[in-house]
Amino acid sequence: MNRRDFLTAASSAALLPLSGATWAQAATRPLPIIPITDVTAGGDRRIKLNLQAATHDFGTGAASATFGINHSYLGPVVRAKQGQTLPFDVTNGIGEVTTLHWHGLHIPGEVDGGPHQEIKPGEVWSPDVPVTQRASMNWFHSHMHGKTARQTYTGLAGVLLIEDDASLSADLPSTYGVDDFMLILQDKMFNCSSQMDYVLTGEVFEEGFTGDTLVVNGAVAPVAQTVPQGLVRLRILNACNARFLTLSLQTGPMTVIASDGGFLASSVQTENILMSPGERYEVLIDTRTADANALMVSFGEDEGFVGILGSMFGGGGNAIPALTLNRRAEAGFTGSLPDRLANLSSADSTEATVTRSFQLNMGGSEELATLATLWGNVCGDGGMGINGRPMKMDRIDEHVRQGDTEIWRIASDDQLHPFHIHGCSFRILTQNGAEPPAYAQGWKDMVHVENEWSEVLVRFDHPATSDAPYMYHCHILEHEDCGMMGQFTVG
Ligand SMILES: [Cu+2]
Repeated sequence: MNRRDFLTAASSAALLPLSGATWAQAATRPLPIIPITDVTAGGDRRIKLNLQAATHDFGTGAASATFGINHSYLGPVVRAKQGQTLPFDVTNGIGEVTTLHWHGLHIPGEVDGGPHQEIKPGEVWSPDVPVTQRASMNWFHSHMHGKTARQTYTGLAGVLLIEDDASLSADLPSTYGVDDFMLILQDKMFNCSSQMDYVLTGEVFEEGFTGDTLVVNGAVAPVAQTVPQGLVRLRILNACNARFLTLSLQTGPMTVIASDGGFLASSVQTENILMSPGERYEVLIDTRTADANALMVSFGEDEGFVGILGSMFGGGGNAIPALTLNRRAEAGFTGSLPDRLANLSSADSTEATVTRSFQLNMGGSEELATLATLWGNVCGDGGMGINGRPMKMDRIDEHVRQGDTEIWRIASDDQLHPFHIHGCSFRILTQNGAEPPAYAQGWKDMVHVENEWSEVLVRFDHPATSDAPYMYHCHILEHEDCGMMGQFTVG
């Protein structure tokens, strides 16, 4: 029996999840289809997002204390169209102060939902959010400084899908819940009562919080979905606090059609995708070539799963099925895999007039740790910062001129970090000193940063004042809370 056959057998024999807990499932559960709030038809009704405290069963048989947005866990998929202004009413019913940030949106700082736009318990935040950018899969999550990691982990996250004329007329699968699916991937820790757990220690701050159980749309993996014959589209968000995920298919290569900020120039075939927290990719799977296929996920580049499968395969980088696709007889989207997708010229670094450099700093310095805590960051023993300074709410670190094209260079003292910039999409020039993989050469708002320089080409088209600045930060949420974040204005 080869590894893949074993994994298939293992999933159908319900050996997963892998942490040896007591909630082993009798059968693979269905993929939860996240409800859509579709506002593409327009109208002037306000879009209500109710942040609430709730309980949710991830499939462990126990109710976990969660946050949800209109739901018991996570939020709806809000589907809108380029050119609309979205009138949100965000009601804070979670009993503690929070914010809601629109990750990936090109919008002014004053409606960005960053750490300065606090929503107190019981209050309603009503931003009118103008959607000017191209079709893209974005998301929203808590950005309450010092609480972002816990609040997002507990469930304050959802998807904001933007369509445009090109995406609506594209020859691609687009029947939601039939051949077009939204997948929110997260890792969770469950305690001995089978309830979701979040415990911070100094070590957790350093690595970021990681769980041992993969969850898809709020259900313990693997989940399964029956799909028609033809192309199936998966829109995938890595909403883990700290885990990089490696995605692959059980059978055949993946066809990637879009990244964080929209369609790639042409589709890209790849054996796997290394996906950081905060990143989004869209992939196509042709179900005509196999009776069943599965989206496989492994945790990070060098970490394996624990438990039965881990010990079976030596524990290193073992993929498990996240979503099994079972093909049914009837035909669905019968078109072929696309080639060209968007008019996207190659990134031209000669357009840049300004270059800025950012060094991500981890621990090791008592001064950094003292400052981090003094300046209101929530940290373990070590401090974190950027260019030697932890985040400070009343300090603006950079001033950018609106409309300028810039090169931002980012490097890290040691470990791999996912770097995010608000208010823009950018193109990656180099990632860790090398050309980025083909699937990461389109519009992005996340870049991987390790020991070599990563460089992005970026232009900011919307204003952000010192009262409502944009953020740039590590998207390992515990690092962000600990001060690996800075603020900038655009004007
Ligand atoms: Cu980091």
